[in-house]
Amino acid sequence: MNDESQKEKLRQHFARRVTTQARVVLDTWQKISENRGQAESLRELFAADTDKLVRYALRFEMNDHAVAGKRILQLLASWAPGTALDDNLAAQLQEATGSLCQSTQRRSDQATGQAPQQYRRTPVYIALENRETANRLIRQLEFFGFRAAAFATARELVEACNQSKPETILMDVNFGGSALAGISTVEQLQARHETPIPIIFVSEDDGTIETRLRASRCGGEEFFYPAVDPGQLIEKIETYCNGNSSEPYKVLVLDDSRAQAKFMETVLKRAGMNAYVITDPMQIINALDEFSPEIIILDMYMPGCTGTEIARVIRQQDKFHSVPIIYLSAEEDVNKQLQAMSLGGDDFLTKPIDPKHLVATIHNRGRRARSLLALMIRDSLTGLYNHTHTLYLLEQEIVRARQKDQPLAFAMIDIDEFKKVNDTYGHPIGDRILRSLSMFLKQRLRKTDHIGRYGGEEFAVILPNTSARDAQNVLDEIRQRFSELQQQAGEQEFRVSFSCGVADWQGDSAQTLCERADKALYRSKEHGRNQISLAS
Ligand code: GH3
Ligand code: MG
Repeated sequence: MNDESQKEKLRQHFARRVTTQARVVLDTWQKISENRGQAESLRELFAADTDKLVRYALRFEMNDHAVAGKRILQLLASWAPGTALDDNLAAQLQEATGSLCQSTQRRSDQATGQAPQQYRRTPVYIALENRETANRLIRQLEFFGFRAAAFATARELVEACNQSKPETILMDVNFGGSALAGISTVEQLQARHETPIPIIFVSEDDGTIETRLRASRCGGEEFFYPAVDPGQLIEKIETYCNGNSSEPYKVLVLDDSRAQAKFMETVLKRAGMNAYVITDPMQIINALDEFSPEIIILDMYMPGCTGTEIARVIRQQDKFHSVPIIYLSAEEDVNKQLQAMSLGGDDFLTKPIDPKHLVATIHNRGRRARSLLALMIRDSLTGLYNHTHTLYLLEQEIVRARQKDQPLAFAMIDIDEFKKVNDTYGHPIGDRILRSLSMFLKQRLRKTDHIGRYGGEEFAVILPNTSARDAQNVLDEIRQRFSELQQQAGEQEFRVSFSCGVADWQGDSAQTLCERADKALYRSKEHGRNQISLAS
């Protein structure tokens, strides 16, 4: 990577930090404006959040955010402690947070190269008949770092989807009032998109088999009856926001016809996939090493060799033993297709290729391949990396840190007095807490950080290119926010905290790095829990 792109990457990294803090400020404001009666209790937090935003924005030279933040601070100065928030000041704050919202949006749109949008970036859309449930859900989702928006009518929802495609929609089957109106709306919506939006349907009754089939055919991934509690819904939403849909599929295409290869590349890229195209079969080994594809598309007939021969070579490598292979050919002879499949192919597409069919096939194959892989390397309760894979990743990151001469931080997290939670509220609630912490970590750490479930109620986080100090700051904020989260068990509410130990890599092995983090964690426990310690 050259100097300029390094700098740009760094700039984007810091820009994200500012926009994340801006969202924290906006969240707090939303809470204040939704509950004016208790606004005073949030006054100080709001000021502290905003102050931090201004400091970040100044440091990372994001002028719009700094100006908007300073304006909020200026207004807050006139809100005396212990007094209610008056209408006039509330209106002014609304305006000031509005411009912060706009700066935040402009930044993120620039960063992703999208056209300016009317709506805030909102990956989760909610279309529920019950507005109160919808609003409560939004607040909870925002706490976990999701962006969510609710809609009152089908028209508004459709319009919003045209503006920006959501990652998932939570949809009442009867949304819009009449029976199954919600399903009809989804059917219309999906027709406009190349790849379907995953839908989570909720229903007041258990639905006939016809209803469920119809819901499933238009992209319904889940059918919830009876309407479940927010905790469960958020978990589902999380699956569709962070799971298959977020990372584009890596597709390797081998076709000796340049025109055909180019066509495939265009189709795949338009569907949001990461395509790597080669026209020379002799390049295949190189391409596998360099690109590590998740799916491979092979032309059946090429000069010098056939697709099935190439497939055999690919299958000889352990690493690519289960990567789906899809053949392309003008072949319409079913016998030959069958033979190709028996030689290690998974699917057969005949030319001319229908782009929709191609994209759908890749999605199906890709999703299955990913879920099989996930079974091997992920923990089934939380979806985080399991113990073995976490250690493997740590070893890899150590190699990388050494090569690039970069810092590396490793953290161990352990939930405080978790046994008591289990004993008081039951094991299923304990499991819910484990999932909620794992979501919390996923939403609040960078994509490049690795999070693992190390053991029962122990988690590990690998933070590449991060000093232990920075890791400590980030995790301490997560610790604090998590400990403020209201956990629910039926009617009862309670809080849970965790302790953490952070170590920086000092050229040592994965094992000693773990031990040092573990010792630091132990110190946090010893000193009263709900805190973070740095390894000496
Ligand atoms: P400390 O603050 O010292 O860490 O206290 P603790 O109670 O969290 O620690 P302890 O090691 O005594 O208890 C850990 C508990 O975690 C006991 C075990 O039943 C529970 N646990 C481990 N894995 C799971 C799980 O998958 N689900 C649930 N619900 N509980 C689990
Ligand atoms: Mg514990």
